[in-house]
Amino acid sequence: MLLKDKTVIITGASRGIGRAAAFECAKQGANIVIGHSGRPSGGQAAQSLIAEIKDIGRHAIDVGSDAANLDTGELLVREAVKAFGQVDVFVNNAGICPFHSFLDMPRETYLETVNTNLNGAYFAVQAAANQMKKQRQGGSIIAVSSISALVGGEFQTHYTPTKAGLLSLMQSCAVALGKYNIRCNAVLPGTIATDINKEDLADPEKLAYMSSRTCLGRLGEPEDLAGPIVFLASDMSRYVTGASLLVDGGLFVNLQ
Ligand code: NAD
Ligand code: RM4
Repeated sequence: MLLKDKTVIITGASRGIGRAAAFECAKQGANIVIGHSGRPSGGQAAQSLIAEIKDIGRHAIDVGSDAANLDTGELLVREAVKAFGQVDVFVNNAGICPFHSFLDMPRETYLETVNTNLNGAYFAVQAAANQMKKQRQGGSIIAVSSISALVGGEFQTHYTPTKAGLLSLMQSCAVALGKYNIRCNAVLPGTIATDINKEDLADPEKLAYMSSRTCLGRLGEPEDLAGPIVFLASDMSRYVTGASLLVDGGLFVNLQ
């Protein structure tokens, strides 16, 4: 019970990494605010997660709202406080990666990616931090950045800067918020099999290549991120702030 009675907000929690993290946080005793896109499919998926969380004796609510909307963070915080009285942990996880070549990148694709992954996140982190400051009990903010914050991708020129931006945001926020005992850290997943890369990894050659690049010989699963996120959320990491944790099966270090 590493997160007993804590309130955890996770954006993009209806599927993939966010969902796995939400369920593990609930298993560790937390009540969960599930952020999702607000589209019907997100709402339906959130309902099934709420049911799973109820089955293990915890509580969850869902809030449907576009992560690219600069007001979404305030909405999530407001709903969390209404339902559970406080916010202890904020996990900024929602993100998109519409793979596209650089030379003909449509402006709309670029802007949608930056708005969803970084611009909305900035103000969501701000909203969570203001609530935590008001509570005077500290808190933990975690950004789901990426190995792509550190290395490039031919079809990810719009995406990798957002992930580097999130990593940098956590570093600066660690400096800005340390005086309130609000810790800010980033997890950097490698390649995790989820909907975000389903199409990209549908090519069996690319799938085999990406798996073989890891030291552990396999792609990640969403559940592989759950433990690291719980660790950073909990008091087990009480002296960890401004850090980034690669969760990539050894992909980054594997040059030859
Ligand atoms: P996913 O597609 O399964 O999940 C993405 C989540 O973000 C979904 O719940 C989706 O509804 C939500 N989302 C997308 N657009 C949104 C919007 N406009 N408003 C609200 N929610 C929105 O993929 P995932 O792999 O679980 O991705 C989660 C995070 O992990 C992303 O930020 C992604 O960049 C990051 N990440 C993933 C990988 C990987 O290999 N899968 C690697 C590194 C980082
Ligand atoms: C990650 C990393 C993965 C890719 C996903 C979409 O940050 O680049 O390889 O599959 O994004």
